[in-house]
Amino acid sequence: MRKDIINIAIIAHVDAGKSTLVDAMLSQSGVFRDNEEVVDCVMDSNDLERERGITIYSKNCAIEHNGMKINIVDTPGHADFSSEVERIIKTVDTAILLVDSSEGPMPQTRYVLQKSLEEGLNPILFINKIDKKDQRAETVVDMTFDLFAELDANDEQLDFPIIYGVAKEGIAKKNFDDEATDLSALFDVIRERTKIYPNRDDEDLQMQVSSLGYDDYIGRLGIGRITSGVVTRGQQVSVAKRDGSIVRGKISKLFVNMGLNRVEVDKAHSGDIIIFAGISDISIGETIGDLDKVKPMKLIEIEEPTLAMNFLINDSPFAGRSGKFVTSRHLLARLEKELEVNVGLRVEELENKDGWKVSGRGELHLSILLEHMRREGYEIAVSKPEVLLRNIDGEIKEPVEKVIIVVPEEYSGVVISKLNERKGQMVSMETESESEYMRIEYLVPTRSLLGYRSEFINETRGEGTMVRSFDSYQNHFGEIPKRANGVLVSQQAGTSMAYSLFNLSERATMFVPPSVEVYEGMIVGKNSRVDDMVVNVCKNKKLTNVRASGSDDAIKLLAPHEFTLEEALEFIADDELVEITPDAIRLRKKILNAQDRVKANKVKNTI
Ligand SMILES: Nc1nc2c(ncn2[C@@H]2O[C@H](COP(=O)(O)OP(=O)(O)OP(=O)(O)O)[C@@H](O)[C@H]2O)c(=O)[nH]1
Ligand SMILES: [Mg+2]
Repeated sequence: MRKDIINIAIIAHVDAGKSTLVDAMLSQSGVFRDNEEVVDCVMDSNDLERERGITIYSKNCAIEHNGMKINIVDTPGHADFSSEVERIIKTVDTAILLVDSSEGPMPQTRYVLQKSLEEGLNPILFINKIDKKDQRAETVVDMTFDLFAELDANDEQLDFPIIYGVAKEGIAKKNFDDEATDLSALFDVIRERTKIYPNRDDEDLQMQVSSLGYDDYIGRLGIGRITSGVVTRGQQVSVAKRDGSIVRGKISKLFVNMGLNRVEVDKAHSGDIIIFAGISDISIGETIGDLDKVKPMKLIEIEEPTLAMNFLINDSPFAGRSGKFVTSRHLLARLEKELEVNVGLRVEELENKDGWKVSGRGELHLSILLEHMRREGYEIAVSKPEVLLRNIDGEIKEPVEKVIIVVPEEYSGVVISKLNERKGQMVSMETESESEYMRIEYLVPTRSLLGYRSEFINETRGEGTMVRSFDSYQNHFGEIPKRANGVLVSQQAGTSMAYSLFNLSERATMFVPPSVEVYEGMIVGKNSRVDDMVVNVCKNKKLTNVRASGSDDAIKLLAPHEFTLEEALEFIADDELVEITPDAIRLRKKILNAQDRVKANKVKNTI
C-alpha cells in the first residue's frame, strides 16, 4: 500500500535552528519512546557534529502525520556545503526556510532561498527564536519578503505562509501573539500548502541519485527520490551513467527512512526517498530505470573545488609516534575510500610522489576530512591551503566572497583598514538600528581571507562577528600581503624549558608549553616582527649555589597559543607545514635545518 508522501527540506543560514526544529518534529510525532532519553540535535549524529554543534552532513528522517509520510531532510547551513543543499532541494516538494528573529536573512539564507525558488518550490517561512530578547520578528518578515521579491519569486511564492516559532521548545504559531504549545500550526501549514507527491507507481521507474552513502558491509549507497514507478529489492535495472553510457545493475538492498532509522523494505513507491545498495560505482546525478528502459534525467552538476591542500607523508622526526597509519599506502587507501562518498572532493598524486593534492569546497570541507583522519589514527603533513583559480573565457579569475561584519563601532576602523589592505572592496556600511554596532559589507578575494579570521577575532576582542559566502569569480586581484609576522623556529631537538620560553615570550607569542619535546625546524612561536628567528627553547638557567630569595622560582608564563586545526592551516606560510597526528597539531618548516633553509632560499631568489 502506498501512503501519501511529502518530502521537505529544512534550509537556512548556519545556526538558525534547523536541527533543533527537526528534533521537535520527530519527538512530536511519537518517534521516540516515552522514556527514551534523546540528546539535543539528535540528527547531528557524527561526533564532529556533536562537538562543534553544527550539521556537516545532510540527513534524512521520516515521520508519519495523519496517515501521511513526511520525509524530512536536515541540511547543513555552512557555506562550504551549499552545493549539497542545492542537490537536496531538487528532491523535495517544499522547503521550510528558517530565519532567526533577530538576525534576519543572512547570506546563506539568500543562497538556499534562491535555489528553492529556481526549483519552483513554495517555501514556508519559519521565523525562529522569537523567544530572544532582541527579536524583531515583524521587521524580519519584511526583510525576508524583500529578499523573495529581489530573487524574482513568482506570485504564488511571494504569498508564502509565515510561522513564528521557538524550535527549542517545539512551538509554532500562525500569529505572533497566538498561544501555542506544539508544532500543530506548522504541520497544518505543511498539509495545506504542499502538494502531496502524485501517485506515479504505474509509470516506468525513474530515479535520480542525489547523494551518496557508504556502509562498511554493503558498500556504496545511492540515495534519491523515486520520480516515478516503484523499486523492488533484487530488481534488475539499467543505469544512465554520467558519461552517457548505459549499464545494467541490480538493487541488492533497499531501504526507506522511518523515524531516525533506515528500514529495509521489499518495495518502495513513487515520491519516496530511498537508499539502495548493489551498484558499486553509482554516482551523483545518474538515473536508475527499468531494465533497458532508463530515461536519463537532467544531469546534476558536480561543483568544482575551490581550495586545495597537499596531503603529504609525515616525515617529521616525530613521525609514527602516535599514529597507526603513516605510509603513503595508508593515506592513498583512506583518500580513495573518502572519494566513494565525498562529492566534490578531488585527489591527484603530486609529481614527486610524496603525497596528494586534495581539492575541496572550502576550509571546513577539507579540515573536517583531516580531523576525521587524525581521529582514525592517521598522520599527515599538510601544506598551506591554496585557492584554485579558474580560467573563464581565456581569463584567469579568482573566487571573491561577500563578507558581512558586525562589530562595535570602535573596532570598525581597524577592520576597514585590514580589509582594504587585503584588496577588499567596501559594499556598504551602516549603523545597526539602535545599537553601537556597525554592519560592514565587503567583497574580498578568498585568497586574502585565509588567515584573516583569527586576526579579526583578536582585533575586535572577540566582540565582532564575520559571515562569509561565495559571491563570484572576478579578475585576479594581484599580489596580496603575506603574513605580517615571522615565526620562531626551534634550533634543535630537545625538551622545552620554562626559562627560555619566558625569555622569548617578551617579543613573541609562544606556541608550546614547557616540558614538551620539540624538534629542529619545529615552529614554536610567532615573532612580533616580520622575519623568522631560529631560537633555542631548550636552554635552562645555570644553577648557582646562591639563590636570590624568591626571584627565580616563580616564572610566570603565559599560556601558549594553541591552534585548532583550521587556525593552524590558515596560519602557515608557503614554506611551512602543519603536522597532524592523533595526539598533536604541530607547525614546522618544510626544510628543518636552518642552513638548508637559507641555501634553498638563495636558490629560489636567484631563479
Ligand atoms: N533562543 C533560541 N535558541 C534556539 C532556538 N532554536 C534553536 N536554538 C539554538 O540555536 C543553536 C543552533 O541550533 P541548531 O539547531 O544546531 O542550528 P542549525 O540551523 O541546525 O545549524 P547548522 O546545522 O550548523 O547550520 C543551538 O544552540 C540551539 O539551542 C529557539 O527557538 N530559541
Ligand atoms: Mg543543523
